[in-house]
Amino acid sequence: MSIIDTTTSAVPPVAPPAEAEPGGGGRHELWPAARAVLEANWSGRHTVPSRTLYPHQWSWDAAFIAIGLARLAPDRAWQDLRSLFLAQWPDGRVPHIVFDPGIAERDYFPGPGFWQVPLRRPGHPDGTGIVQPPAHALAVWELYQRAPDAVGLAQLRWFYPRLVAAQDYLLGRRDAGGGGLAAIVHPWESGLDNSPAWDTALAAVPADLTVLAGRQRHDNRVAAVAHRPTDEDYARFVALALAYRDHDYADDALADRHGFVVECPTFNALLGAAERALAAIAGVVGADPARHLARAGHITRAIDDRLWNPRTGMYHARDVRTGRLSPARCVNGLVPLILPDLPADRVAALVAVLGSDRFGMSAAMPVPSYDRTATDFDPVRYWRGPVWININWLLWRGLRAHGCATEADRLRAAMIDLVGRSGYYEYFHPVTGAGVGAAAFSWTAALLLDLLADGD
Ligand code: 2M8
Repeated sequence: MSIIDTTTSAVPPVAPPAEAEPGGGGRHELWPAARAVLEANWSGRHTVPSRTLYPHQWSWDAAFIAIGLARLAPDRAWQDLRSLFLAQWPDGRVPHIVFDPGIAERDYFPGPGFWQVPLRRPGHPDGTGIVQPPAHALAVWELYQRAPDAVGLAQLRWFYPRLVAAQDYLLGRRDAGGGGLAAIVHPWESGLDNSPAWDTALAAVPADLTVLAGRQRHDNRVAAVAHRPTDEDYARFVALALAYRDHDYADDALADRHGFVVECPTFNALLGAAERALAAIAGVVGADPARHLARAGHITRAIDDRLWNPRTGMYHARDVRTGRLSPARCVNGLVPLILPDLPADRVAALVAVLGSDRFGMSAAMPVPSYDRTATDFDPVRYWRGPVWININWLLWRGLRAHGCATEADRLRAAMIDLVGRSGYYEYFHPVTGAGVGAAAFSWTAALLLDLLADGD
């Protein structure tokens, strides 16, 4: 694809994160520990989410990490994001993982040997063939706003065509439902891997444990089994990835032949937010913002037309194969709050659900990933109940965008308090607040820096 410059990055060497400027969030006691997490997780080219559980680079993690690094070390933030985009495919897709060639295959499953991505280009890192939520345009625009100088402008110029190509891929080849939204073809693409939001769509995918024979999960060796997806989940995850891989990662006729084709409210809300960020970036680099604003408007309307459930007062994932909405009330159905053009009655409904017993935003705890009152709410199993900081950060931004300052301030305080009590964990028990999953987790540290700096 001609708009993608395949030469390697010309980013200058990057200094380690410095102390925050006086008057910034650096005065807070949590600041140095967050900086230490990000420093320890820096590989030399990118930041890994966790040294133990996720030793490569992940796509939407990179966006959240860059937003935090922008508060510490903008050069490193730019380099981190650029390292991800060096693995962008010619069709525009950005891999959900970019593999570090220095990490052994056994140290993460499924690694590069499993994905067998065909488009290897000399001098470029290998990635997977699936994507993750498109949070990168948002991150690029945040980075530029923190330092709108000549370096920032050069970075905007480098990123703009790549971000446009990523959006074109999602809005073109992934519009499997034909309604103007991007469909995901694997739960891993949502970032909310084992969320109850996928249960009904996944029920049609056989949980055939024999696909795991001869394959070794790495996650269960370094994290508690009760905190991770089950083997049945992994059997479905592996089967879906193999099916997509064995069709050469093609996106034609997905709804007819692929086992999981779903429109996720959070994925598409970030898709719309990306078009808004691209409109702002276009205005700086001399491109046309109007196209992006028009697309952003279409996406908001499509989310509302296709994913709203008037009975629950929130958004739900839609199974493109059956046309049905998932019955589960999951936090991914609240994240469209980040869209500034969401109709006022929808905003009011989402804020009411956030404050209800189901999500309990009125408590001192941030928002859980699933309805607390659901019979299958699980406080430790990954995306089926625990509190995640990246999702809460998005909700915080959304509340602010809609003038809900009191709720936003309370949510920010709850996140800072939780991490202050428990540490920079991957996720948190939604009742006790105990840290769960990987310790020293990068996006928790990065987004805490952003929250801390924002308050000063
Ligand atoms: C988790 O997902 C990976 C697969 O992509 C895994 O479980 O191995 C999710 O929490 C995802 O949202 C996140 O990007 C990734 C790395 O932090 O871990």
